Amino acid sequence: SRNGHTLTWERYHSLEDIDSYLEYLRITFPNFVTVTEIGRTTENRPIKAVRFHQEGGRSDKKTILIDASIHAREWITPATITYMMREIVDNPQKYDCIMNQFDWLFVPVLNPDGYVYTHSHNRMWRKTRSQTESIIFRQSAEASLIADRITRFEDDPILDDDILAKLRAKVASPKASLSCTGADANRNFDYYWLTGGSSRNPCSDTFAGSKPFSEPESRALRDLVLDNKDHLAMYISLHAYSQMWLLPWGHKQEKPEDFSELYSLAKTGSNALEKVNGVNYLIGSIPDLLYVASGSSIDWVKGAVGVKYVYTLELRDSGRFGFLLPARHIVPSGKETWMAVHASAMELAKR
Ligand code: ING
Ligand code: ZN
Repeated sequence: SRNGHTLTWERYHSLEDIDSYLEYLRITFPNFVTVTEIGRTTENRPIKAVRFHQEGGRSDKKTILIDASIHAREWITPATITYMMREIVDNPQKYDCIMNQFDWLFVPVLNPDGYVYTHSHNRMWRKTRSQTESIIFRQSAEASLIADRITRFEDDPILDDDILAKLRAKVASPKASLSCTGADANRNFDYYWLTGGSSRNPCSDTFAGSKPFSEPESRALRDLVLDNKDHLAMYISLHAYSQMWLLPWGHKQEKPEDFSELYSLAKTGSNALEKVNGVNYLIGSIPDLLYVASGSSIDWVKGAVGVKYVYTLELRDSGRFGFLLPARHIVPSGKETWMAVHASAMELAKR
């Protein structure tokens, strides 16, 4: 395009188009935007982080970290995060105050392998694209045992025909090894890993990985967080869908002792969000609003690293379209989410 990039906010875009926007930002705002590679995926794609920092700013400036697309099919999250980035560079005077208070660090596509796969093969793909041999099936010598497991796994809505076909082949020939693709990067962090709401089964959509930080994607976020450990003021992980502002913990019912402080900041954010388009977000802990889920990025960033303010935003919608949210929602989602994050950052600056 005229701007030297191919990204719009009128439809959902390929990884290539998103990358072209990062390259445009890097070239156009060399003194304000820095793009760095924070890791490489299983399929050898770079994972990129984009830092917005004022000219001549200190290198230990308080930083707000936001990531998107840890789950491949949640397409509204990269669309929303790139909208926020555009809003900042298009209105430098308007956001002078908040840029003065914080550096901003964005990871627009934490799981690029998965994101590409949702464009090329399976729109509903959630996980990374690593391979794990299934221990469950390797251990089962008896075909009848495996057959029994198939019957049980058939109730699992996550198992698609492909996996079931592999399992049936395994019954026919028990020596054949079975492997499944992908781990849930948001169950792969090393804090109460595999202690609930995640799976040991490599074929499951919430497979926790073969060990903590088995995935290059979770390692990339880990290393980025550790590099910024001493000045991280807030971490927000974008997901979809449900319209919720989720607070820790994920791995257990109990709430952290500073829950009320986290809650009031979330309330400031969700009030600002609602003002934009009238969309209402529920605020609460992960188990209270959804389910127990261990090994998530926000639990690790708070529990293991000690960052006080960590949140997951479940963006639009509340279930009518779900992951298949029409593209006309991109701009309104971008506007309201940015106003929410902006308001909570302004409040955080006062604390
Ligand atoms: N939801 C999140 C998930 O990973 C979540 C909810 C957030 C769980 C933070 C644990 C910690 O299941 C989606 N939509 O993926
Ligand atoms: Zn998600």
